[in-house]
Amino acid sequence: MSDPVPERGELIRRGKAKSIYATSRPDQVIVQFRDDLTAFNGRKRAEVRGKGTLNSRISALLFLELERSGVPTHFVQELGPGLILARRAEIVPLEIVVRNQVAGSLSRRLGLPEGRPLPQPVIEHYYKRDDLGDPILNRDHIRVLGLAADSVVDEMEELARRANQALLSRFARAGIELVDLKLEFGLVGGQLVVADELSPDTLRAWDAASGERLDKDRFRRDLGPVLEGYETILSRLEAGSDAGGPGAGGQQAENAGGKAQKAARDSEEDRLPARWAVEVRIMPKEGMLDPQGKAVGEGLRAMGYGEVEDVRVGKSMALALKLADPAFARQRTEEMCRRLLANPVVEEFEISSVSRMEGRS
Ligand code: AIR
Ligand code: ASP
Repeated sequence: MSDPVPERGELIRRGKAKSIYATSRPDQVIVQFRDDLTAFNGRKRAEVRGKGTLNSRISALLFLELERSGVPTHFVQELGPGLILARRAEIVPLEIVVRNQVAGSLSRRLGLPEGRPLPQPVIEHYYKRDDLGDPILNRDHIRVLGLAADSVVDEMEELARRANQALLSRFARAGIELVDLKLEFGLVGGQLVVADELSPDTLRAWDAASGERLDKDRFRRDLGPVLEGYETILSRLEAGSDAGGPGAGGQQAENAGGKAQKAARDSEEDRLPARWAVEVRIMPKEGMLDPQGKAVGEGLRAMGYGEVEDVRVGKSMALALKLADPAFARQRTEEMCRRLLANPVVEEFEISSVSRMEGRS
């Protein structure tokens, strides 16, 4: 079924922590995660043996998590320690940061304490330009620089929100708070996909119980051994749910006996996209002119149902959504209502039920 693994070709680009190689297939590249660690735009450097392998495993696991939640990525498969095969993408020169709690540059910019939860995820855009120190950009800057069309930025933001939701819950199951993350996107034949990497080099992960920082801030701020933080993240993510894949997770579940196996299977079930039946009721707002309702009311009274004081005619819709969890199905439906299904000026909506449908296809 699966295609043979293409051979490694010439070096296309050597970044600060990864090298990209061409392959014998024009549509795929090999990403090598190196042990180099840099911070402050390359001014602080180190080599941490084993970091590349850890980051490539963590990235692979998190890319798969996104794919399962319906967020497309460039990931194809793991090839070996520190190596992944990816779809060749044209990288959009923007970095999208999603924040769930205050940390790092947001804390400095707004004078808020690190660790303060944000009432909603905050999205920021940065210009991917090392020579300028990756400056923050707003939508007008992006437009005047011609970096990406408005609709592309909209879609990137939408995918970034969904990616954040999916990863938040994956980390939560591992007892880790996902404080913020940076995403890069690429275009593959016109389709936006999450590219680059998803690792402790590019996200902030704090131990949920102790608040201990497990990510690259250890290196940036000399907070402790870097590799141990990254190892903790990987082993907890694997234990926190993993089943699929050739990694240690499946093996662990097997060794731990029947009960653990079942638990691993169950949590895997939870994560796979299921189908959700969502019922939405959309009604004219109270006091709004409702000509249909008025006509029906008059008709009923004319037939002798004099008790009818008022009729409002709305509509109901039944959606079938393929998504990982019901809370997300509800959230997405609300969004669809606001954007298309209901007219917010004259109508109100209510999601009457979200229930699991049989079968997964
Ligand atoms: N990030 C931004 N540029 C490079 C990286 N890795 C990531 C950081 C952090 C988030 O984006 O690792 O997870 C926000 O970074 P900052 O410094 O803006 O607070
Ligand atoms: N600017 C990024 C960071 O500090 C990466 C780097 O500078 O090398 O995390």
